[in-house]
Amino acid sequence: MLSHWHDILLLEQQLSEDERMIAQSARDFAQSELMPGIIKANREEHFDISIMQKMGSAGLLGATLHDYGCAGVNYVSYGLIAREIERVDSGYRSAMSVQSSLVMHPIQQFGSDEQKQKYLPKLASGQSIGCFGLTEPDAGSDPAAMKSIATEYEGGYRINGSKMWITNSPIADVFVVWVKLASDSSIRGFILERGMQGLSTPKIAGKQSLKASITGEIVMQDVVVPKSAMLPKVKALKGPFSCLNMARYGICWGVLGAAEFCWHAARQYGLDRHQFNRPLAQTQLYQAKLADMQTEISLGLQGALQLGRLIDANKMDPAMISMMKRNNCSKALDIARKSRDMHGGNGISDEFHVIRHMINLETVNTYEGTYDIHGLILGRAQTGLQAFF
Ligand code: TGC
Ligand code: FAD
Repeated sequence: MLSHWHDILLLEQQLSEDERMIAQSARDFAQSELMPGIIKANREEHFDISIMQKMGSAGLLGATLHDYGCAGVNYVSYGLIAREIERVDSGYRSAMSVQSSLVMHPIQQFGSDEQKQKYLPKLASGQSIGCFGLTEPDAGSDPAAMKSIATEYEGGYRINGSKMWITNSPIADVFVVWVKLASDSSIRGFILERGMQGLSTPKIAGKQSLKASITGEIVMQDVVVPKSAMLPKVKALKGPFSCLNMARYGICWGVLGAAEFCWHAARQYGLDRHQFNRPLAQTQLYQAKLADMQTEISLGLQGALQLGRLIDANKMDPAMISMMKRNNCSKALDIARKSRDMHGGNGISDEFHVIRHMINLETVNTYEGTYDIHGLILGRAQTGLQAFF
C-alpha cells in the first residue's frame, strides 16, 4: 500500500515549515476543542459562543491581519486553517470566515483608525462576535438590488431595511451592513452595534443544514447612527465583493477538509465492513469511488494552494477564486454524497458524520455565490459578455 495515499501529490512537502506548523496546530485545536461536541451541537442546533473565544486564543481569528492582536500569517496558512476547521464542521469554518474575512477584513481595509482601534482587538480575541449583512429577502445573487437605505439625518444617518440569512446575527455584537445611500444610491458599509435602538436580529428557525451555526436576520427600523459609523474608505459593490473574495478563498480550502473527512471515513468503513465474505473496499465499484475522491481532492488542494500563493504574491484576480470556489464546493458535495452512500444505512446516522457534512455542503455550495453564479462570472471573464440578465 502507498504510504502517502492520503497526500498523493505531496502537498505537505510544498508547504513551508511555518505553514506546516500552523496547519498542525489548527488540526490539534479542531480535533480537541470542536470535534468532541459536534454531534450534540448539530442535534441541538446550538452554537456555543465560547468557541469564538477559544478560536481567538488559538490565533485563528483575523489570522492574516497584522497588529491588533492578530497573527499576521499568509493566505496559504489561512486556507490551511479553514481546511482543518471544516474537517470538523462547515458551520465552525463559517463562524471563523465571517469574523475574519467579512468583518475584520473590511474594518481593517476600509475603516478609520478609530474604528480599527475600537473593534479589531475584541474581534481578534473573540470577545466580540461580528456578522456581515449583504443578502436581503429580495436580493441574494443580485445584491445590487438591495433595498436597505441610509438617509442623512441630524448629522448622521437613519437606516431602514432588512438583511436575511446572516450567519451569527442573533449572537453578534458588531454588524457590518451594506446599504444604499438615499442621496445618490451608492452602496456603503456601516458598522452597527448590538443595543442600537431599532436593531433586532431574529433567528431563522427550521434550518436543516449548518445546524451547528446560528443564522438570522438583521432588521433595521429607523436605526440612527453617527457619520463615524460609516466605513470611510470604500464605496459601491467592490466593498462587499472584496471581502467575499477572501471568504470565498477560505471556502476553497475548507470544503476540501470536509471532503477529506468523508473520503477517509469511506475508506476506513470499506476496510472494516465485510459483505459477501470480503471487505467492501475489496470490490471494484468501491475502489473506483475511492479513486475518484482521491483524485478530485488532490487536484482541488493543488488549485487551492496555487490560488493562495497567487494571493500572497498579489497576483489574484477574482475569477480565479470563482473557479476554485465553484469547483471545490461542487466536488466536495459530490464526495460527501458518495461517502454517505458507501456507508450504507450507517451513513444515515449522524454518529458517522458524513450525512452532516453532506447536508452542510449544500449550504456552502449556495452561499458566497452559488455554483451557477460563479459559472456566470467565469463565462463573463472569458467572453466579455455578461449573462446575468
Ligand atoms: P459587477 O458589475 O460585476 O461589479 C460591480 C462592481 O464590483 C466590482 N467587483 C468586484 N470587486 C472585487 N472583487 C470582486 N469579486 C468583484 N466582483 C465585482 C466590479 O469591478 C465593479 O466595480 P466598478 O468599480 O467597475 O463599479 O456587479 P453585478 O451587480 O453585475 O454583480 C454580479 C455578480 C453576480 C457577480 C455579483 O453580484 C455576485 O457575486 N453575486 C453573488 C452574491 C454573493 O456572493 N453573496 C454573498 C453574500 S455573503 C455570504 O454569503 C456569506 S456566507 C458566510 C458564511 O457563513 O461563511
Ligand atoms: P437566489 O439568488 O434567489 O438564487 C436562487 C437560484 O437561482 C440559485 O440556484 C441561483 O444560482 C439561481 N440564479 C440566480 N440568478 C441567476 C441567473 N442570473 N442566471 C441563472 N441562475 C440564477 N448572506 C450574507 O449576506 N451574510 C451571511 O452571513 C450569509 N450567511 C448565510 C448562511 C446560510 C446558512 C445561508 C443558506 C445563506 C447565507 N447567506 C448570507 C446568503 C447567501 O449568500 C445567499 O443565499 C446566496 O447568495 C444566494 O442568494 P439567494 O438565496 O437569494 O438565492
